[in-house]
Amino acid sequence: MERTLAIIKPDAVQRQLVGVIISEIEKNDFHIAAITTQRLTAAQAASFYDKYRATPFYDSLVATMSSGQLFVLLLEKADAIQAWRRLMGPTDPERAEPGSLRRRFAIDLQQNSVHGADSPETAEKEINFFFGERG
Ligand code: IDP
Ligand code: MG
Repeated sequence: MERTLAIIKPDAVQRQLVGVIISEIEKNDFHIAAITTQRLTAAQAASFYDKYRATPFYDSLVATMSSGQLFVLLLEKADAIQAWRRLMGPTDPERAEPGSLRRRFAIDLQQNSVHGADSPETAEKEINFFFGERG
């Protein structure tokens, strides 16, 4: 079993897509080991996306990620990190497969509805960020 960190972003929570996204997670045989809701402050969102500090989209990314409630999930499955990224689809929803979550639900490149850790190292770091000792 591998674990990963998934987030249902504010754009999806605001459009009441939490249920359908969690339903897809369950259909795809992930085990939801933990789930929490959180509203990030701008400073917390800035810290979470720190590696993008130099990019032109950093300020708006921080603003959108701190604009509303997040649903944060700790998912378990064999090959969970890649399996969740496949289910999400690529960052740009226009390049995503028809059945993927981002193709179905993303508003645009930035408000792309879901987040997933991209490596075992970031998964552990992000699980610690949101779940601390509970993760
Ligand atoms: P990922 O979420 O698919 O891992 P990353 O490259 O890690 O994609 O980027 C983190 C997030 O930053 C994306 O999910 C998206 O919300 C936002 N983002 C990435 N690239 C752009 C861009 O070129 N313009 C606006 N927002 C972007
Ligand atoms: Mg990423």
